[in-house]
Amino acid sequence: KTNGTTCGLREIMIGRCSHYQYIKNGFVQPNGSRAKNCTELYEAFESAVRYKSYCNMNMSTYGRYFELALGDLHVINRAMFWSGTYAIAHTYGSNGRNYVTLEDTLAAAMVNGLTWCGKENDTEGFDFVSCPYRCKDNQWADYAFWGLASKTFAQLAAGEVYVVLNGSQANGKSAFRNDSYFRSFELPNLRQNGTYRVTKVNILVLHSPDAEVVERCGQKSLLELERLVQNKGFDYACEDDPEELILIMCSEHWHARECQVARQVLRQT
Ligand code: NGD
Repeated sequence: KTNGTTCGLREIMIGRCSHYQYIKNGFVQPNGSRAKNCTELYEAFESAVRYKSYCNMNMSTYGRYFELALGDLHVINRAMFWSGTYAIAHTYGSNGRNYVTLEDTLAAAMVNGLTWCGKENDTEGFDFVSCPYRCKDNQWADYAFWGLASKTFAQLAAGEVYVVLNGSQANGKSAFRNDSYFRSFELPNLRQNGTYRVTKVNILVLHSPDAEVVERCGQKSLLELERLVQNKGFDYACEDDPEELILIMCSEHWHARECQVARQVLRQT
């Protein structure tokens, strides 16, 4: 179990939606698309979950919400996926100015980081005490929201896409995990044909300063990823520790041994 539904869910979602549309600049909805009715969007979300029990959800539960929120979006260029690298991928992506992540889209921005679950036979219709983390009898319940979000986002990506992976995962986890959302819902849904197909998958592998290097490009799970990408007909590139990412990482691990070089170079001017 996790925390219960975030207090103020409705106000937060409607507020984030207005902020997204009228203030935020970064990745914006396509030219010519009209501003959305934030209350209507919230209500589409709410009607999928309120008074419902968690384990009855599946990957179509939030269908109408995604349709309303993203239905007028036909293509996303410079899409960025991440797995085990949330913070650095988002710093680098820079709110969609550099790269566009799922969380830069309206549908995900409205609920990113929040918790929610419905409760049957309850006046509020939400469980504010605790939400299930897993549904034992129906794994699709766990993927109802973020599974569909990931799938929908991947289907919109076009041209070259970028994936930030963690080559220093602890506890035997791999960079390209068997059970990651990236592997289960994003990679399989990249478009292989048509004008807006994906042409190339660029993998960026990060190694945390002062942590063990578990995998590099061309090794273990990354080798498997390379085969999968090529079998789907996409070009493949993989780079270990690209410089611009090392600099972002070192700004937070300034004293790590691996960041000495960056320190010296930056002080030489
Ligand atoms: O079993 C789980 C679970 N496993 C991971 N996570 C889980 N949450 C549960 N409730 N139950 C959470 O998923 C974890 O805390 C992370 O916040 C998030 C992603 O896990 P990670 O880092 O291992 O990477 P994944 O490949 O599984 O998923 C990231 C990709 C990325 O390209 C996004 O476009 O999938 C999309 N995404 C998936 C899930 C959640 C985004 C989010 C999000 N913004 O919260």
